[in-house]
Amino acid sequence: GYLEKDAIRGNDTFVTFDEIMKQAVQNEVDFVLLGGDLFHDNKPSRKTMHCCMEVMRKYCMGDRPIVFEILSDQAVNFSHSKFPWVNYLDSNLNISIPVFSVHGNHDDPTGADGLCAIDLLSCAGLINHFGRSRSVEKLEISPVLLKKGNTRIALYGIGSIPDERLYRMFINNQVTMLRPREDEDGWFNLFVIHQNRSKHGATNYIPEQFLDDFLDLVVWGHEHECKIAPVRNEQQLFYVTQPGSSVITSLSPGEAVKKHIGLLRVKGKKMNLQKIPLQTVRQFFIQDVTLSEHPDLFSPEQPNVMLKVMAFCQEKVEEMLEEAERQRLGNSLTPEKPLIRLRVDYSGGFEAFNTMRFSQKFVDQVANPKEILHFIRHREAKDNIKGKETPPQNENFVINHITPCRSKTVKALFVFGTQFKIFWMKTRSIKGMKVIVRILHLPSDVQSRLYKATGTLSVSEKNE
Ligand SMILES: [Mn+2]
Repeated sequence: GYLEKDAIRGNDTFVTFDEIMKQAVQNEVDFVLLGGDLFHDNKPSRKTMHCCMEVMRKYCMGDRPIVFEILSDQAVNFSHSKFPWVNYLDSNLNISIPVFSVHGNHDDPTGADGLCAIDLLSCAGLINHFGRSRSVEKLEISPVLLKKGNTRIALYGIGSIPDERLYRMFINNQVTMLRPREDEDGWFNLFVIHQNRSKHGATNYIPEQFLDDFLDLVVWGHEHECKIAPVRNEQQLFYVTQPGSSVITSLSPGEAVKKHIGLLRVKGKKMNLQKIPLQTVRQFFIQDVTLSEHPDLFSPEQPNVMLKVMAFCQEKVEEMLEEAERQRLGNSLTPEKPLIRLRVDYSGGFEAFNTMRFSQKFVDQVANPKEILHFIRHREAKDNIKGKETPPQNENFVINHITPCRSKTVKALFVFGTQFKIFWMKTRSIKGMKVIVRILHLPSDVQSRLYKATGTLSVSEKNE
């Protein structure tokens, strides 16, 4: 429902949602997995809710048999629901494609009843809302256990939580992912999370290293840039796929990356993720220009500099429009008018001009005529501002709460001064009070260096 009232872009989200669900049918998927933020607004409009239900009813209901089983206790997986079982096993519903989703930060639970927009879809039998927790201090995640043939998937999820709070829960060791009792290592462990992945501040993101290393694939929601090809986290040895949003909501470079959905095939512990490009997503082109880099064309002192700059900008926009048209050729599903953004760095004595008249020229050709141009001043070298984190040295810190993870990796909480930090370490040796660790996660560039550390060690559980 993003920009649903916009005359040009108003239907974009609905059209693309339709395309995605149509792909699910055409590819005969077993189920659809959403990473949260199905809705843009916490209280979606009647039109948005109606469009969404229409698409889901059209594609997700029918006689096609569902061939996977659920082995976990559904009353636990869907305990917050009035109908705590998966929709396709409801005898009053005829589901052909079950949809599983966690909630995002846009459509998170609110109000005294703690309901969110996808709970309405859940109550209507169209969606299976999982990854919901009651406590704000502690998370215990019970996976939905799925089985088809010899392949078994343990599906974990955490619906969106404020990043700082979840960060703190991880630091305090309050996030537990429960493992299946039988044949723990025989499962493909799939985890859906909806949090900041890129670092916005010290604690308002979730480092991948916080996540358990028994996972096989992490589906990272929330982030809009499509980085869907699974990337291996070399420390945790799992893969991360970031599908990105299906609609462009900000005119920033990350959104200009071609949008895809993923068709995930899992067999035993093996997986393959096929990228499927979305055809209906509006094109978006963004370009940066720095006026001071073109002394041959204009300089701030010239009497008619503004006209020259305008003509220059116009030329750049026209270039992007031509490129958009070239790429759109032969694809009838792609909307005609692209999104265009030109970021103009006007530092060095230039003046910004009124964009109204400029926009008029493109009013029939672009989807965002009012916001084509964005004037910016030379960006400061931000790197110098950030302070560097100091790695723990040989003194005055305490390691406690060591928990064994896998083989020689341990998770430890360092306390030095009043600072709390959690680090993942490869243990070289734990002998008495001496610990030699290789620190695997540090926020700055000191990563992966070997530190010798001596301190007071209190081991809550013995490693190895
Ligand atoms: Mn989000």
